[in-house]
Amino acid sequence: MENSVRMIGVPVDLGQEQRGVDLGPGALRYAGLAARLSGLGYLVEDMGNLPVPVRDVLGAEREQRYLPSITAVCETVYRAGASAVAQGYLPIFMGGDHSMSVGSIGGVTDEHPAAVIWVDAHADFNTPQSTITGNIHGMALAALLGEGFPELVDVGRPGPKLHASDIVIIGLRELDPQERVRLRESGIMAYTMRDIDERGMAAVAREALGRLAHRTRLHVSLDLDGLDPLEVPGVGTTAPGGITYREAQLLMEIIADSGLLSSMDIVEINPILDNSNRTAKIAVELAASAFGAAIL
Ligand code: Z70
Ligand code: MN
Ligand code: MN
Ligand code: MN
Repeated sequence: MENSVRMIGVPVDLGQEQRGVDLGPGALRYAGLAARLSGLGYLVEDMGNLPVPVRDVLGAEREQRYLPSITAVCETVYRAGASAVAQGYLPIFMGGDHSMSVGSIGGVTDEHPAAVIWVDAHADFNTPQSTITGNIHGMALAALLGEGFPELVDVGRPGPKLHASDIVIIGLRELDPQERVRLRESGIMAYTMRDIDERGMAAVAREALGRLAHRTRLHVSLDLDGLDPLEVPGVGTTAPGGITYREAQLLMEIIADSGLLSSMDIVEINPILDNSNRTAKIAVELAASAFGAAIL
């Protein structure tokens, strides 16, 4: 693919309740993301952070779960993603919580379709009807398929941005009851922790790419809570029994081998909860592997 990477910071924390995910872009910068990718031979441009309203001044939106502001942020992310792709860059969206992926995945599919590997403990497949928490980060994938708040479904361009067959989820282990029914009925392929335990990450990763082979572009949406919280303490919503660092590395290396990686999200890092920026450092190593850093 292209040889130029554009880092796009999206310090949004409005899609969930914990404070601190808005600090993710800084944590990734301090962990050396730009230098790591330059070292691989990419031309790296950091466009800084997109404007995101601060929760503390949005009291009036609280009972709407910040839907107006999240929509506005996603519109901005969409345009940044669409421009980056149109200009020949590989965009890396640095979250922020997972609600921003409504904009990033919408934007990178503005002109050309893409497949998505959604690495997450969760499916983020709730609607306003099925949600228990009301948190919009738990609705992002549903919105991309055209379900839930119309404002989110229509970000950037009207209607769904992905087909169920364009998506695989890897690392799944926590679903809300109605979300589970919805996911099963959607036809989205999800590899749970049981699949990874039984079959191993190599088999899962290769089968996942095989299912996405009808697309020539691949977006990886990496929610760090897909990894085991013992390895990445700096995430807001921890679910035990996750992907190990080694399994995640292997997944990223197999993705790199496909030659299809065209864009990436790195979301849900919460530096306030972290231990010496460990989670962002791990995310940088995973991004480097996805972008082709091989050991030998
Ligand atoms: C739950 C909800 C979620 C991310 C947690 C959790 C959703 N299903 N998503 N962390 N990234 O609130 O809807
Ligand atoms: Mn998520
Ligand atoms: Mn267009
Ligand atoms: Mn998650």
